[in-house]
Amino acid sequence: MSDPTIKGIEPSGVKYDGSSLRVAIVHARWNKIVIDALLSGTINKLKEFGVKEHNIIVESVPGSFELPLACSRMIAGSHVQEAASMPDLLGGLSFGGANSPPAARSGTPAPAGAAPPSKAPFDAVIAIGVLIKGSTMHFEYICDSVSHALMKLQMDTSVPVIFGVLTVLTEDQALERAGIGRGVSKGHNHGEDWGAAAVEMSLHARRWK
Ligand code: DLZ
Repeated sequence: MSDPTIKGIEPSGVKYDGSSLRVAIVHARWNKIVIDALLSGTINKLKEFGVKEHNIIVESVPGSFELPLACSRMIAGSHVQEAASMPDLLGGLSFGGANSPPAARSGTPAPAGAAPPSKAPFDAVIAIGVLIKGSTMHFEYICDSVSHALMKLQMDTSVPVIFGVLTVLTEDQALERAGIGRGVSKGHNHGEDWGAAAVEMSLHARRWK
């Protein structure tokens, strides 16, 4: 008998063209192995939909609690100023894991002769974090505040904010949701869904203006 599960997203059937979109990704650095896989999945899917590499801007923050403020500043456009004023400090950051596809790290100095950083607003921001429940109430407070803050941000700005925050009870659950599970089935990389959601919602948001 086939797998009886009904969970998961149904593809819309529409072929979305992301080639004109500019997308920011902000990721936390807690639980890095899982974050790297999710980041790769997200970027690969954005590119699959035609989003150009130089229009995918990646920023990192320490933990998930920092995601809402960082996303808010990305929407406000402050990363452009930061990139211009702190190239040496931020240029030292490495991108993702060994398997991560290249994308523009905000603050990475542009090669000589390259066009200056775009000031165009972002069509969407993807917030990526991995919260794994511990033995205190920390998890509950961060999950609650971050999810509410990200929702408020998109409602206040009308810019789609994609909720790429895993809130899981165990490490195995996190690994499976990043497509790197330890079992026979590796699970599914939810980053791919977040990349697809960013493209779809960006195009919807343009139409619904
Ligand atoms: C402190 C903390 C803990 C216990 N767990 C996580 C986690 O599982 N995932 C995550 O992204 N961040 C965690 N943090 C860090 C907080 O999000 C935050 O960075 C710090 O409390 C500093 O504000």
